[in-house]
Amino acid sequence: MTKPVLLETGPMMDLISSQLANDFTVHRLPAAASDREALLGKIAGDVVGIATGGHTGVKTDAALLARFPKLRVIGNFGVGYDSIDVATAAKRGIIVTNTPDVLTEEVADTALGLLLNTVREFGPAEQYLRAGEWAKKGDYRLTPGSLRDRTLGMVGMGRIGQAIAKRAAAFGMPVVYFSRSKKSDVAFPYYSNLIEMAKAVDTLMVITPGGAETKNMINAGVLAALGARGILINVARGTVVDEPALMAALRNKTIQAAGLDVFWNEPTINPEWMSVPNVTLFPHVGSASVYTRDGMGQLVVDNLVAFAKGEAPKTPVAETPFKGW
Ligand code: 8YV
Repeated sequence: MTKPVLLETGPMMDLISSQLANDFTVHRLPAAASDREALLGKIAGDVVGIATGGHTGVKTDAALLARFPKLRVIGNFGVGYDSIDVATAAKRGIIVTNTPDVLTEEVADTALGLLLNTVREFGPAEQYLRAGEWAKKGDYRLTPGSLRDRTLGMVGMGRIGQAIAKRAAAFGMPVVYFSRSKKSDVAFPYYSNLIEMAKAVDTLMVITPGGAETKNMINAGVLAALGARGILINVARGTVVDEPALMAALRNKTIQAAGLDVFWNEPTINPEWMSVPNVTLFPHVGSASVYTRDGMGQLVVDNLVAFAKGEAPKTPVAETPFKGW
């Protein structure tokens, strides 16, 4: 029997490709546009599965989806699936899967690490030591920031948001949150208005899904409301923050500092970031440990192989609930 045809939209972990090859005929979309067209011309009509996400840089948008009349399942490497047109997938009965839960604790760890690095300047402090300045010039400066006198406003309170909030509370920080609706199982105080919450706190932690609904949600108005002691941390998607507004707020000291793990146009981020002093920059490492990425990769495989075996996928996204293949 011939195996069903699956397309990887870019380089995938070995763990993923090698296992998928047991149940699918796997093709990988080449980087060069002309090579892509040549491959798609040959296989697009037969593709039933797509493995995507990670940093392949390919958007599984309406135009790409239109190329695959027999497509049934998309396995996304990552919990966020803002690069996939789920509305079109849902209309066509294509199941989209993602990788929730397996990365929750790792991303929450990273969020606290980024917050601490930003507030206590551990990056610059280490650079100071490595540059030999400690013996020459004396102690690194006392940091203007501390977690000891801060209140954390969570922007988003999903699974990862709750894991971050739990950690921040264990660090002794009062925590409040803003999200689309109040969560019945979350005890932290709720704000239905982001500006009101920004006024009430001095530290914002952004962990809300990307996409059209949250684009530029953290804008000049929110940053002004956060105020001069304000610290903004973003571990969600670059698009949630109005980057020019944030750069201006950092340069003008409208807020004190920011910590970013995500950016517009990753990995080719705006080079202006390199000259903004009061910002900590991470290259999207939220889930980036071998342990956690292996867990994510295995879940991508399990979801796609479920289609090949006629079984239920483990983690379909809410917009494309599984009702049978
Ligand atoms: C990864 C992520 O960086 O899960 C997500 O949505 O943003 C991160 O875990 C990405 O998915 C894979 O590179």
